[in-house]
Order: sequence, then structure tokens, then C-alpha cells
Amino acid sequence: MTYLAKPSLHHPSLQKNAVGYTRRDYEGKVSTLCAGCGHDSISGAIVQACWQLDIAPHRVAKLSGIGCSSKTPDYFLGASHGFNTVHGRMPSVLTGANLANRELLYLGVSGDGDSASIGLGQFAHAMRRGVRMVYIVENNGVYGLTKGQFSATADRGSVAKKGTENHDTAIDLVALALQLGATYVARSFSGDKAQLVPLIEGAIRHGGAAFIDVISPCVAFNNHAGSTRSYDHVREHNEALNRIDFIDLDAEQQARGDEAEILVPQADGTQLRLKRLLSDYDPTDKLAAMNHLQALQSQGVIPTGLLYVDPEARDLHAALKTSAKPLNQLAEAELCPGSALLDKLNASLR
Ligand SMILES: Cc1ncc(C[n+]2csc(CCOP(=O)(O)OP(=O)(O)O)c2C)c(N)n1
Ligand code: SF4
Repeated sequence: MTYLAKPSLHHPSLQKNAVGYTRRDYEGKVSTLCAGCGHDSISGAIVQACWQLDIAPHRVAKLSGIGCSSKTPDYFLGASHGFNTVHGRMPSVLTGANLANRELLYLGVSGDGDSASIGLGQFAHAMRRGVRMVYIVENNGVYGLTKGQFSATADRGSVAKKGTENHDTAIDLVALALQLGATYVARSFSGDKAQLVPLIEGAIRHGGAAFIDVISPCVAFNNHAGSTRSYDHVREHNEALNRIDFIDLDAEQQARGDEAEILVPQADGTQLRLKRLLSDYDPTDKLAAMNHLQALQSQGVIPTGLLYVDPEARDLHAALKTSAKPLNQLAEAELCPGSALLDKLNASLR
């Protein structure tokens, strides 16, 4: 536990991004997590992605539940909006906030206990409704905060630090998110920032529900031999399927997708270029992707990268035809259209 506060003064020569902020402006408080916890690397990747994408910190709302992972929003984007919900309830609070104000970028941070155990129903409904958000699960296979019990994502047959074997079938959040209709689904590893940062950038630019399952080892309770979420196990079994790169519209003219790459248009007008590492994997073909992932996972491989993306993704606001303006900016005339309209509405329901 540290009580050190970060100095608020920055060196004047620190590099600024296009909206005038240094990378330090995207940081939060000093982390109180265990040294070596994967979650801290994910916080670093979020900072890097938001700085590189020139996102003004006050345009972001970060929401979380309960757990070591859910504490992390305190350690990044200190100048953004934040809300720490009760255990497993982040998705519904995020959905409500998003419906009230669509102008912010919603970042949901959760743990495998928070999302796959107590919050599983909440996770499912946020995905199937297509809430536009970046939803990151920091997946370590245990409840780190409460001292290392198996979570619902722990693999059957994996062994706890004190030798107990897990007999339950694992919930695969990636498979669930795909089945439930998430339109951007990725998996990464906290130890691979070169892969994780572009995946977060892609999720930020995506126009619908974006889910990233990040394997994030818990060094205190799940980093031993026999664990399938340890640094060693993930490094040995990780197979990246592709690498993300972004190209803008000007470059699009020259860039034609060849066999080694796939071009996917994004909601913000840019193009996402995917370098294929596994030649027969097409992340825009959902059914094939689901089959491919299951086949790889049954061989003990941990497939990472952008697993699925729907170039035509739409979000909940499009489905509900909601107000383009945040609700707190609507004037009384827009909020209360008058008794004649109410009478008409009532009559239509009789
Ligand atoms: C309603 C409720 N039930 C149980 C708990 C106890 N609890 C706190 S955190 C946690 C699980 C945390 O695991 P995870 O979400 O995987 O996060 P990690 O700490 O591993 O990052 C549990 C069960 C709680 N805080 N509230
Ligand atoms: S207990 Fe585990 S998850 Fe929690 S901070 Fe320590 S290493 Fe990270």
C-alpha cells in the first residue's frame, strides 16, 4: 500500500498530443496493487491509447465494479469522470449513463469475478443491447481482492496456489460476447503492450459494443505451476492471430487489402488494417471465427488479437432512436412536448 501522491507539476518539455496534453495528464494516482500485477500494465495501455488518440480526458467516463481490477480506474485518467459501482453492477450503470449522454466515451473496467460470476447477467445484457463502450475484463482466473478463490473463468483442471484442483467448467467470456452480439471482440495479454494498445484504440474507435478479454496474471494468488493464467503459461500458449494498424482515408487510396491484410472501415471514417498472422483467420466472418477459436482452444492454444469485428456495427442509441443531445442539455419544450401530444399517445394505447 502506498500513500505517495504523484507530483502535479510536469517537466515543461514533455511532448504534447494534438489536444495539448502530455502522457502524464492521462495518468491517475499511484497504484496500490501488488508489484507485478498484470492489471497495472493494462492501466498503462489505456493511458497510452487515450493519449495517442488525442482524447481529451474530460470526454471519458470510466466505470467499474469491485475487485483489484475494478480499483484500477483510480490509477489512470485522473481527470476523467468516474463511477465505482457495487460488485457486478457496472454494465447497467454504464448503460444508463450512456443513454443519458452519448457524447462521452464509456470505458468499463471489470474483473472475471465481477463480470463472469456475480455480474454475468449484467455483462450479457450490455453486450446483447449493443451499448457503445469499451468493456475490458482483466482476467486472472481468481478473485484477487478476496485472496485467490477460483473465479468462473478458471480452467477446469487448473490448480490453485494451495493445490486444490478446479472441477468446474470455465466460462469463456470471448465466446459469450460473440454469441451475445458484441461487435468488436478481442483477447490480449497484459504482458504484450504492443498488441494491447492498438486493440484498445480499435475498441475506442468502434461504433458499438467492444469487448476485450485481457489475461492479466495475479502474482499473489495465481502465478504458479499448474495455473493456466500465470505469466509463464500464457507466454507459452499465446498465439496472436493478427496485428492491428490504422490507416486514414488518404492512405486508403493506395492501400488495397491483399492476402496478408484485411481492411475494415470504422465508424469515425478511418480504416482499420489487420495484418494477418494466421492466414486462414477472417475476423469479419463470425461463424468461422467462432469455430476457429473453439478448435484452437481445444488444443490448449490461447488465441489473441482482434477475434471478431462487424464493420456495420450499430449501437443502442440507433436502435432506440434516442435524442442526439445529452438529456441534461434538452430544453423544457423538448422534454415536455405538451398535453395534445400526450392525449394522442394515450389514445393510441387504448
Ligand atoms: C455483493 C458482494 N459480494 C461479494 C463481495 C466480495 N468480493 C469483493 S471483490 C470480489 C471478487 C473480485 O474478483 P475479480 O472481479 O476477478 O477481481 P480481481 O480482484 O481478481 O481483479 C468479491 C467476491 C463483494 N464485495 N460484494
Ligand atoms: S491480489 Fe492479485 S489481482 Fe490483486 S493486486 Fe495483487 S496481484 Fe493484482
